[in-house]
Amino acid sequence: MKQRLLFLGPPGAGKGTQAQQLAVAKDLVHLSTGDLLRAEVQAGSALGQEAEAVMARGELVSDALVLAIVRGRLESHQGGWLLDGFPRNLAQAEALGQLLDDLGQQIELVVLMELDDDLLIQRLLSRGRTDDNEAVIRHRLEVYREQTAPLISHYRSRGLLEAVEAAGSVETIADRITELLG
Ligand code: B4P
Repeated sequence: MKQRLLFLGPPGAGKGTQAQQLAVAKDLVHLSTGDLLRAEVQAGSALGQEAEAVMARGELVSDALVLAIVRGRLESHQGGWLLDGFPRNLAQAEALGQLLDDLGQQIELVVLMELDDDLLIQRLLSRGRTDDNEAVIRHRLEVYREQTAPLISHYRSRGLLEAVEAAGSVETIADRITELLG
């Protein structure tokens, strides 16, 4: 079974929802940069204070900050993992490639979760997190298109990417993803 996984997709596609369940079912470490950043904000750390305003605007937090978090988690881990919400731009993808080379590990599958904007916006508005108002959501979708969507061809050209339709029930989508793990 493939056990070094990356979840990619627009905000609200359900990456966190699926990643959480799959990590428990397959005993993988779930590394959500969004959750880790929110935990830093909650703790009021220097890092959290730097991230808070950026996240509230729907922008991406600095690469250096996110990379420091991911490096710390992956360095101390040997088994399978699931990266959710990272990388979010080409610079992060390249830094991740370098980090994994250093660690002698490699990505086995990139799951792209695809969903229409109308459904994304509906889901995020009903989630109701502080960064989930309509203006910020629309801005996050633009940031996704400009900075994160180029990762689709980056990973597709390496033969790692599989797309999943992210409409339907949580269970249906989970079945679609599980089929790809082999
Ligand atoms: P994230 O925390 O990564 O969250 P997300 O992309 O908004 O949502 P996700 O796709 O995980 O959707 P979810 O499961 O919650 O990012 C937040 C912010 O953190 C970013 O804007 C950025 O500022 C910062 N950040 C994170 N990573 C970064 C990085 N690497 N670099 C720089 N900055 C970074 O699902 C959404 C809603 O839909 C939920 O309410 C859920 O219950 C519902 N839902 C899920 N599946 C459903 C289904 N099948 N049917 C109906 N509803 C469903």
